Amino acid sequence: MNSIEKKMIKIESSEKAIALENRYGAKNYHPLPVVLSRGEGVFLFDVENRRYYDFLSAYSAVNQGHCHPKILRALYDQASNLTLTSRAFHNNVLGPYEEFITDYFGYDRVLPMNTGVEGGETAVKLCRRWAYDVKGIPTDQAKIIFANGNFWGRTLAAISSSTDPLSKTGFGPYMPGFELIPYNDLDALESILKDSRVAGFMVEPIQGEAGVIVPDDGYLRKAFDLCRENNVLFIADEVQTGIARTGKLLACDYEGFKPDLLILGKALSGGVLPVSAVLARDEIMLTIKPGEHGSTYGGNPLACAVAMAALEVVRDEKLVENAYRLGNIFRERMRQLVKKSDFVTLVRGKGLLNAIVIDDAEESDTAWNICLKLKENGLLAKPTHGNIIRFAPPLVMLEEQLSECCDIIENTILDFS
Ligand code: IF1
Repeated sequence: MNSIEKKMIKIESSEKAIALENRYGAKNYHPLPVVLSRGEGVFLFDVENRRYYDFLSAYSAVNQGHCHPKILRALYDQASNLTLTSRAFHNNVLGPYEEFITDYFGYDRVLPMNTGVEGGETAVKLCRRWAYDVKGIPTDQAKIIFANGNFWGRTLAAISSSTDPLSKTGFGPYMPGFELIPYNDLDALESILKDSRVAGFMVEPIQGEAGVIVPDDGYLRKAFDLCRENNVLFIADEVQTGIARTGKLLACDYEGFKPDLLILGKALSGGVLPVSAVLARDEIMLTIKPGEHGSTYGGNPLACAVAMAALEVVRDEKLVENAYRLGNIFRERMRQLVKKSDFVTLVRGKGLLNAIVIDDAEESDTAWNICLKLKENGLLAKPTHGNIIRFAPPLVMLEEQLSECCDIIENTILDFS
């Protein structure tokens, strides 16, 4: 047994593990009281070896299911050869990966990063640079538009565009050059685009953190057209919605357009490592020159090998089709629940990114308490705000499993008082 295994064997109970986190960790999270030690496909297991259906998928990072054998094989094989060189040197996996991912999503070029928020930062930098070098906006005048309720991470730039006081307050001063408009509001977009200093509009096709907010059909397409008419870049944050989650490869595919800048993260590695990417056409991507942007780990061979395997799994196992089909079944079951329960007022979402809304105040703890009961009944989900529960299982789920999960959700909610 190695020294790390010895440390973990001490964690014989959930209480002990939680106590250690409480004593030694920063208190920047408030997790559900469950201590997980193993994952397999759609299941998670806690230290007491209780089995749960995972209905969060690590916020959609584990679309391919936990510990997918093909992704792990790529991880082991690559890890035993070469893990990191930095970009000071070439490596023999980066080129094949760049060819693979640009072909997979239909873009000229890719800029590899690690976390989702770094993908967002990269897209914002590319957009600003394009604004100065190509569009001709005067130096330091470029504006990027975001929608109220957006979430793209925790860096100072990301929280600067935030409208959520919890993420934002007390961390100022904030990044200039960002402006907000209401989500799903084309008039607001049209009017702000009249300003010739606007360089980009960055938006989630479905707002995740805001509570799985689905815009009206046609909104994204029209927003894209408005951006094009005004020579403004449409930046799609598909970190959460991308890679089959919503029942299309990209959520923007529902409206048949290709964003100028596409940000991917999370499921790009199937939950194995932080891997993110920004994709764009030459005109945008080639504005950034050597030395002007990067990261130590971005494009590392281990990440490249894992990402190729993770994207192959999505294709080979037809996860787009499965997410689309199971999503329809799930929402239909939840619509029946809405009729039976005077507690659940609404289900919304696309593919396997869904949420139900509980008839209670946004500041209430009802959603949290329901999630505790769901946990007792063998299903892990997380509230977003006090009255919304997000449901996002791995996309490798089978129909019979989904049906069992719908029973658990239905029984838990009908029993809840
Ligand atoms: C946390 C929520 C999800 C994202 C979109 C970029 C990023 C995220 C659309 C940044 C990250 C996370 C991060 C996680 C909680 C979470 C989240 F609860 F806030 F709402 F997924 F829905 N764009 N989302 O959703 O990616 O840098 O984290 O890799 O605790 O902050 P990252």
